[in-house]
Amino acid sequence: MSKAIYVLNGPNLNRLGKREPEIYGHTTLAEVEQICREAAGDRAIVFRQTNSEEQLLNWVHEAIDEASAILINPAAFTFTSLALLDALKMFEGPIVEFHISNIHKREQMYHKSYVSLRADSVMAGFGAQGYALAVKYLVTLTS
Ligand code: CA2
Repeated sequence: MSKAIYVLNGPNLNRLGKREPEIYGHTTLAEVEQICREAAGDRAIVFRQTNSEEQLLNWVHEAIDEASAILINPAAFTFTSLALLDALKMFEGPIVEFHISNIHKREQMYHKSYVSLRADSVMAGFGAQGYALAVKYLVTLTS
């Protein structure tokens, strides 16, 4: 049996659907989890969100043993965390870096992603429904 797909979400994404809907839409994080589970079908999904960098690193470490693929929306840690990049480099399976909004349409500080130095694929600007596309891609890739 294939291992789970880890869907990891970084800081502030617990507020999804409650602030700045013009950028991030109206979908809540609970609805994003449902979108991911439906897209995965029978495949196991581990879906998590944290505001803590340490916690996110620990989940990436857990994924090294437990996951076949990682879909990660690192939020602001995308642009700041060499520690997250180092942890992701230890993971041997496919990694999709995911952003709800198009980070390249934003201010310059949102243009340089450390995570992209390891990610196999990057998605940005597909909205919350984009999670379904990314999960389906990873299910196909790892089945
Ligand atoms: O578009 C994305 O998914 C982002 O990764 C979201 C991050 C942002 O720092 C990235 O540049 C792009 C987090 C945005 C702040 O969190 C919010 C969550 C809900 C509503 C408003 C803001």
